[in-house]
Amino acid sequence: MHTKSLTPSAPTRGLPALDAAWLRQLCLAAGAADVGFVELSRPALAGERAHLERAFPPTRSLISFVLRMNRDNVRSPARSVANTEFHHTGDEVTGVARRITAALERAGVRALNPPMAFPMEADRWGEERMWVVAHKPVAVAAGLGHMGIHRNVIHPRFGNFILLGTVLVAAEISEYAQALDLNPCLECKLCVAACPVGAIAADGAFDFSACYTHNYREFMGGFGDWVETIADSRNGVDYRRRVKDSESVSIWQSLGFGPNYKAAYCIAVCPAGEDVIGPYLASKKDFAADIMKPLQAKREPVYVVPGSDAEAHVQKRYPHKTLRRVRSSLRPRSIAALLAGLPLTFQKGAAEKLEATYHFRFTGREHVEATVNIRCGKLTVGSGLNGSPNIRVTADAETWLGFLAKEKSLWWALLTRRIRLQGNPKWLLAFGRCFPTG
Ligand code: B12
Ligand code: SF4
Repeated sequence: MHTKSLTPSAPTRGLPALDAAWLRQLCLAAGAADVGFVELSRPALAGERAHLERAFPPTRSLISFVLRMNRDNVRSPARSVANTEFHHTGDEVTGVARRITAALERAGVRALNPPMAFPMEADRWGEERMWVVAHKPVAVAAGLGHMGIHRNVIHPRFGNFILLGTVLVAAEISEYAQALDLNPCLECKLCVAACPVGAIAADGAFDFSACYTHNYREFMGGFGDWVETIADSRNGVDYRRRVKDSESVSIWQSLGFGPNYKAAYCIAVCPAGEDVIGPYLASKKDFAADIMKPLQAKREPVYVVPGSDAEAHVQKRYPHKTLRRVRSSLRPRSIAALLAGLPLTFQKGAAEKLEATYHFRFTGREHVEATVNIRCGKLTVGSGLNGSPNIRVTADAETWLGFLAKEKSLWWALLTRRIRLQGNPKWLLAFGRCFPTG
């Protein structure tokens, strides 16, 4: 890593704000490929503000920076190659953020650098988001790029072959950047075609649970699924019937050397960005053949929840890939997390032509009333009880969450009146099909 010596004292003593040119130079010297500054009060960051103040109350400004990844490594169908690139660049992001923070501290300015992505605040799992800062909206506000159809930030020059970092600073900065006018995304939809689980829709909708189940298999909840498979196995031979030897090796390597992303093909195929676009403009056909086809043709396991849209997608588009059906590990542990998570796990395809309104009244640990509408393959969640429902569900919060986690029987809950239904139960069954858990 190239590091020039960092200026030891901030040229701001007695001045109201850190000098932007000085700070920019400091960040580039620390190893950032590009950098931008945003004030915490920016309306575009309203959703981040409480999270950032919780992490570091004196925050006034944010330094957003990017590091480049080597493109052909990310594009390689060999997962070991692509993952080494992701992990090493990720570690460098942490290194750069630490150097910036250290330089600021030595210059008398308080600052804090949250992780690039991992480790996360695991005690919040199932209840609220686990990451301290969402780097993407900060990078967009700092003028470093825009999110493309695939929801990754595309830098106007480096394309989406970047990882992002943020440093929280307890000082104003003399000049802040603005979001770029133009989004570098070409809307070519190569990312839509390349994703093995169909997580990216042409209109930019993102099937979070599809990506999370496959791509993040070794990062979060997939580990719990593997442990439960061991617990459910009668003996070693039964375990081997459920888990292939190659999968045991993969999990062991992920524990030993860091988890491996299963895809990231959306990033691999994206031609946007000044430095990246040349070969795509020269021949779209050759670009697709060189970069996308090998990823599509790769024979590999693809992890899906039974009954999910991803399962149908793999069967239709990628019959040569090996379908591996696994339990969903997204188990909400609070009603707030359940309601916030519904749009993330809703399966539009599985919903088919369902048109229904559901009223939920939760009692006990959490008192919440909510209306869920499913219309034309779209789901909305509103607070309070609105409209006329097809079915009303009144449930003790703890019991309902236990039922969803398959820890409590619905029949027991109905008999003990911890869950009460008003309306035809067929509506509840139809609702369940929209949120398959395996
Ligand atoms: C959660 C997360 C994920 C989730 C959700 C992705 C997403 N679209 O946000 C999953 C597991 C699917 C994921 C996958 C990947 N990620 Co990721 N991820 C993050 C993380 C930790 C937070 C993302 C975030 O803030 N989103 C907020 C808003 C702006 O994004 P959004 O798309 O509008 O909203 C989604 C999320 O909020 C999510 N969500 C909302 N509520 C909740 C609650 C829970 C509990 C969870 C788990 C998720 C969740 O669902 C929304 C819809 O998809 C960041 C690191 C960080 N600390 O910022 C990296 C980050 C976004 N990931 C990154 C990368 C590289 C990837 C992958 C390519 C991984 C890989 N190597 O294979 C894929 C790409 C998938 C895709 N096309 O988006 C990079 C993106 C770099 C870039 N150029 O933009 C980041 C910024 C890490 C970094 N420091 O560089 N990731
Ligand atoms: S692959 Fe094409 S559509 Fe997808 S984000 Fe990149 S430029 Fe946009």
